[in-house]
Amino acid sequence: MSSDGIREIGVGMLGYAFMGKAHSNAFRKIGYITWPPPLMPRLVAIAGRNEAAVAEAASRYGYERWTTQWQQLVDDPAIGLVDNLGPNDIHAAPTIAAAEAGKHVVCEKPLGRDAEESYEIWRRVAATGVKHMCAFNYRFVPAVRLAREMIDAGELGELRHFRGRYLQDWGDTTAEVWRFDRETAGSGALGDLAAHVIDLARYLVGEIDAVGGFLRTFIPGREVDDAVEATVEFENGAVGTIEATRLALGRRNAFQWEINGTKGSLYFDMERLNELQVFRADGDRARGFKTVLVSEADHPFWEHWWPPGHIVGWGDTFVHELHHFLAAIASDTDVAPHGATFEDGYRAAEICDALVHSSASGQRERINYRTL
Ligand code: SOE
Repeated sequence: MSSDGIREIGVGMLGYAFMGKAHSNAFRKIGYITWPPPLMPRLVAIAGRNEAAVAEAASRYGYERWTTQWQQLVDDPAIGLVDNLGPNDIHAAPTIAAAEAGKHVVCEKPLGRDAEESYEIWRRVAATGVKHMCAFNYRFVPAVRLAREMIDAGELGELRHFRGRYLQDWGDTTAEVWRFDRETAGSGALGDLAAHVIDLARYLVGEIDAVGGFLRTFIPGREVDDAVEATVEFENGAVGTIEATRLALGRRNAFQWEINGTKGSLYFDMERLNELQVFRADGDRARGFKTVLVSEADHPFWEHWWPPGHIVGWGDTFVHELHHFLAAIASDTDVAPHGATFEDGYRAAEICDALVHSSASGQRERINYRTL
């Protein structure tokens, strides 16, 4: 119990770099921004390969201890939740081991390096009965949840189009980082960025039935794809396009999507994440899209924050996401549909694999999803 009589949960973190910072920051904020928190996160231990770096991260973020052996997170009785933010090649073993030790698990996207590995993680973890979430954090942008609520309420009518693109430019480098290494990452922009677009398309529009497209590598000698260009067909009849690249010079983190329905349209840009562009066909069509500043007290997640107009930031999506997971644990409620489960992580990977196959065959690929 925390000093306020709130049930605690011990957190074990695997990884301390960019996502380690985002998730550690979120767990700390949950303890006082979301009040009372569903469970009080207690930062018990952080694991990482570099001793100096992980020791510094433990001190910086306030973990009680640190280790260079992830197995110690699995064996630690004070830890009830393991959050795996390591490189993609160590998503499987620690996550499965933690679940089989009875610990709830979060794993950063992509779940695995391909559909086979993602399916195996889902299958082994689902068999244990613990709560599991694949950290597709963009489902937890207030504007995205508002879009989902509007779509569910029928405000867009029947959906016809989805067009999503995730544009970054940090890939224009000769630096050697793990995201460029095929054995470590599995793929490039496909699993790193297109996976986000695919997950959000599934969350907002519906299940994906078929894809066609190709991967492209521009940087000489690079083992993984730099860019993905694809068409997508949904089971509900909607169609669209998906693009992802880490070579769109000038685009730093431009995750943009638009949805067109029979009664209106929505447009969103991550670089303006507090805004949702809304077009209603039943309004005065001459007035075009309206900009909604998603910061009203009754807007999604705004019960935690500030007066209207005092906007939130990219890092706060992790506060919403991990709060959702803690609430699912505390109340024994489902992580789905708003949180991505490991089944969602697997399905995104199956769609990514279909794009790899389509790029090789030049053919449109139907998606065959495996079940448990
Ligand atoms: C790098 O492309 C990266 O950190 C992705 O791995 C994250 O998923 C994305 O949210 C930000 O960019």
